[in-house]
Amino acid sequence: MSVYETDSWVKNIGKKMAYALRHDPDKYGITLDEEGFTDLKKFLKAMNSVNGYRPKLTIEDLQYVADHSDKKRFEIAGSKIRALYGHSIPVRICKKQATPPDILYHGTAHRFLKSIRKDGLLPMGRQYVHLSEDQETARQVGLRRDSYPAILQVDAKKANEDGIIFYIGNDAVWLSDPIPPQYLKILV
Ligand code: HQG
Repeated sequence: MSVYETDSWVKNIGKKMAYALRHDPDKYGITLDEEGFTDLKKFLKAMNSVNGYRPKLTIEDLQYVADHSDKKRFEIAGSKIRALYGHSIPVRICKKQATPPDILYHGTAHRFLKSIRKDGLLPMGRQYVHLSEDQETARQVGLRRDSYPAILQVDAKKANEDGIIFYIGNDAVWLSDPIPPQYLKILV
């Protein structure tokens, strides 16, 4: 472990990695395959050249960030790396479909509720709707936008039975297609 591997170092590098792998691979001169993977060595080179890190980042640094971020955002598999969720690029990343738990949660801001009541949960800037397995995680997600977040309970079982598709993000994050309002209950 290098002296650079502090919490704030992990956070800062993780932000750049997420930006490149979720939102703007073009800026980094990398291409994502249909599952969001890109070549790890090319990604490392791009991270160093675009962000000018000194000393230069190493593969081990990227692995360290992937392993020590507060959430499991990245996956390194052999010679490839990807972001597991959160993408906003125009070409939709293919995620694995799965049967969700009966209930999922979504944390958001109260100011969005009027629109969510009308239109349901939409992916907005991202490719999928993001859902949490427990209320506390949903609260943390909602806290990014509201100091007293709204928590929505999603009847994932019924939605899935009715044909709405759910996908695996990581162990804690579920992804889905839009969720119409009849499957949502506002808890707080
Ligand atoms: C809201 C973070 C109005 C939605 C988190 C949310 C997550 C609507 C916002 C991941 C709406 C989109 C994703 C509608 C949904 N009208 N607003 N009909 N439908 N919204 O950031 O779920 O730290 O794109 O409620 O932890 O907040 O980056 O989605 O407030 O897992 O790894 O539109 O990002 O992970 O916001 O967060 P976002 P999200 P990381």
